[in-house]
Amino acid sequence: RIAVTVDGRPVSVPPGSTVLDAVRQAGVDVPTLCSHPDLLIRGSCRLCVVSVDGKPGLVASCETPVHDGMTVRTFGADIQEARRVSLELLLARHPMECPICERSGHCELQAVAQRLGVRAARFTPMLLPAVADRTSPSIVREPARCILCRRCVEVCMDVQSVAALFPAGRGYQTHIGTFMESGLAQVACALCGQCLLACPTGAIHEVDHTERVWQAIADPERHVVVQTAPAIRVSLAEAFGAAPGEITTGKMVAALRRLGFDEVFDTNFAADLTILEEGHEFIGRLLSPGQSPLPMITSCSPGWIKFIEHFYPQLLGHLSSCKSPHEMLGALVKTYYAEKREMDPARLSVVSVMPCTAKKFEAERPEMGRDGMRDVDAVLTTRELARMIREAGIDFASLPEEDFDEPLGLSTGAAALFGATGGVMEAALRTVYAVVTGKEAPPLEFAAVRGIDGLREAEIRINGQAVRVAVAHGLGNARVLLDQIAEGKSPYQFIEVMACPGGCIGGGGQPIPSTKEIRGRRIRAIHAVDESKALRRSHENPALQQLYREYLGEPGSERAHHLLHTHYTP
Ligand code: HC1
Repeated sequence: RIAVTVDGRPVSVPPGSTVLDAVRQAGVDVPTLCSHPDLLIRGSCRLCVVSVDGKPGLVASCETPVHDGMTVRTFGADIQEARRVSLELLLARHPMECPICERSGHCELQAVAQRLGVRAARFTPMLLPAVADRTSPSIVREPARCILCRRCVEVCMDVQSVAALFPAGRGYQTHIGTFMESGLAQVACALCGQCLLACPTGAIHEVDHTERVWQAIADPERHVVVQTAPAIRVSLAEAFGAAPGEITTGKMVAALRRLGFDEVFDTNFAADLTILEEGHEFIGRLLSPGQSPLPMITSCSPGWIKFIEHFYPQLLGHLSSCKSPHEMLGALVKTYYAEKREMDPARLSVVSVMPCTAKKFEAERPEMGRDGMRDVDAVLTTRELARMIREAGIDFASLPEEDFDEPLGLSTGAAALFGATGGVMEAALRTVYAVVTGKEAPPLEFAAVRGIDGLREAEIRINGQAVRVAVAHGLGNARVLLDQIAEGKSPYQFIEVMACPGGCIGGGGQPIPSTKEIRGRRIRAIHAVDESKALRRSHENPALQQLYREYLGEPGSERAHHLLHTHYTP
């Protein structure tokens, strides 16, 4: 280990550490705007400057390697002034719109300005004449608010392998650009929102659907149904100060009722439904090879769908034909539920609360809906729902626990798993194994598909036949599996892909921060939800069995195909 002295205190750090690592090891919190626990980006903001070995001049601690015997000074008038100048230069090109900014109160730039005691901007404002990009249905970019930290560039390029964003221009004109300076809607962007999670300011945020939801709730003619994704119940409380991984399903339902939604349903019900439809489809593909290509790949993550459409359109036939669960639930609300309640579907609004920015795009896709009617009318991110709860003055922590409404609110533990990487695969294996073998006590937990490695694989023996499966989360990891398929070398029959690291619990609509450590806690909570359920296999869901009896017939029936399946074409 390397011995370093920080402000007179000895610490030891592993070889390869930076001065910033050593400083943190010494318990000193130097300010920084470009450093991020999951990313490698270094040296952009210059706020973490320190003095090293008593030399004149300051260095950025995040990009300076330690050496044995190094002495570091982290504070003093020279360091204080250097940090303030760097910050004030950033503020000189940053619009002072804090009261109306989405990130106000959670903005790292705002927090650092407060911390460094900067009360006035010393330098003449030189705002970039940048126009907000509102072309995409999911994400808004406001380049004027950008502080050029480059975190978005790293996550887009290195983690997601999308490279929709990159540094462009020089000097004062430097900015984060897109291909030919086009809008996000015109470039190959997956709309996963990982850039948004990485952004320290409000330069990237979601397209706001709260206003259209308030209007629907306020309209006495409309019957507004809300549904919540598996990941919301393990992350919403973070927006109200709770520790990551707290499960607040009942409070979430209570909050939605108090906001004025007429019916509170659970996307998890439709996750169970997806397992029956997708499991049936998979068994069909296994038994009749040649009709539809193997491996079959899951299709519930809309950022992933957009990625394959942009980069591997020739492989679209590998996608399951299942719509994603919240679209399935939307389709059922406007048909099955409307008929049951003898309601005109045109009076119904379906709102999905999702951890995902790409779901806003998905809801507007022409494939989702029929007869001029959308399956889903608005998509709120977890953060938007938290904003609505705050605006309504609801004290989230003191809410009672309430249950989802019937019949589309009942779900099994398998459905809960959808929120975490590997979960769709595990849920599918539970049902496929049970259906194919007919065994009374089929295995429940398939540990081989759990975990956090970006790529995982397993071989499951079902009735003597080996089924090889793989799981990828994060689009860079998905690319590895797609390249194998494109080269004709994929050994798998079934693949789960989720666009976001960690799966949906790491979606671009989740509370910020959303680091690897926080994602781990949310995943553990997802598994706890599964374990808490009396029923843990999708096909055991009695409300689902009733739906098939009363309305859909069998998995894969004509009506099921009409409402619950789709096709993506190049
Ligand atoms: Fe997901 Fe899904 S699990 S896509 O990851 O299949 O967003 O949470 O809602 O629809 O069920 C997201 C989560 C979510 C759908 C389900």
